[in-house]
Parts: sequence; structure tokens; C-alpha cells
Amino acid sequence: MKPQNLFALSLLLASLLSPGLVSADDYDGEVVVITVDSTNLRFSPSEVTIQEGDSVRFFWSGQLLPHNAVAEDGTFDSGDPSREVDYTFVFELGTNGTYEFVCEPHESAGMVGTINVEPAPVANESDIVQDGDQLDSEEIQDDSSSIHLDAIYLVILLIIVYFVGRSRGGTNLGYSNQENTDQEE
Ligand SMILES: [Cu+2]
Repeated sequence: MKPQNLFALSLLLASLLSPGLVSADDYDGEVVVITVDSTNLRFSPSEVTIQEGDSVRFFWSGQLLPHNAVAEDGTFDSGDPSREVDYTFVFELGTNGTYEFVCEPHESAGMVGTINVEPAPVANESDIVQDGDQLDSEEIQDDSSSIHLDAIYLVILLIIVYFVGRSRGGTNLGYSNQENTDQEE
């Protein structure tokens, strides 16, 4: 078996064996809660990093002072300052970027925060199979190092399986060579 054929077959199998890991469709948005550190007049946490599809929930109750959370660019607004706030904003696809927000009554006291929204994972297994290009695959997988490592692990495993199979005699090798030629376009 040629090394190129082995690599292509391994890549194909790796992508088939891990469909859930590389599909953006399966991603469930998470909810990150930002509350109030009333002692210090700060948001807690004051900076979060999420992905597109995630939500930020501004949630506090029983505060001595009324607070709100308003994006400086107007993207979200929890409303008038209140001692009880439960306001959730969903960062849909396409909203990646950095959002500064403030508590209007306490902005001058430093009650400000930052939400970093990263692009959603864009890995798509059909792209990997169709172009079979290692560089393209790595670009696609850059968004998630764990996906990348899984693919490498599977390729190494398949290479080991190949060599074990070859050491057991030529019959299996002849069969897999023919099968692999059939798949080659
Ligand atoms: Cu405040």
C-alpha cells in the first residue's frame, strides 16, 4: 500500500469514526451567568469568553443598590437598574466580537465588563473527506485542538493496525490493496 493511500484511507476513517466531534450542528449553547459583587460594585465575573450560540445571563437579586447591564454598542440592555435582574441574551451565529458593557449607575465607579464571543466551530467532516488535503483539514480543525488531537490519534492507531496486519502475512495486504485501489478516483 502506498503511503499516500494509507494516509487518505486513514483520514477518511478518522472522519467517519468521529462525526459527532466535528459537527457544528450538534453544538449546544451554554449559559454563562454574570452576577454582581455588591461589596466592590463589580460584575462577577467581569470578563467572560464564550462562543457563538452561547448565552449570557445577567442574574442578581436582593441587592442593596439597583444595577443593570447595557452593552456600549447597544447590542443588549437589561433595562432599568434594578435590585432584581434576570436577563438572558443569546449571542447568535455571526455575533462574534468583543462587547463592552456597563452598569449605568456605577460605570464611573468602575462597574464595567467585557464579553468575548468567539466564532462557532466550523469543522465539517464532508470537507475533510472531499478534498483530502492535510493543510485544509488542519485549518478546519484549528478551532478545536481536541478534535485535531483525536484525528491524529486515530491516524496513528490505523497505521499501527496496518503494520500489524501486514506482519501477519501477504493475504490480507493483497486484499486491502485491491480494496483501496477501488476506492481511489
Ligand atoms: Cu451597578
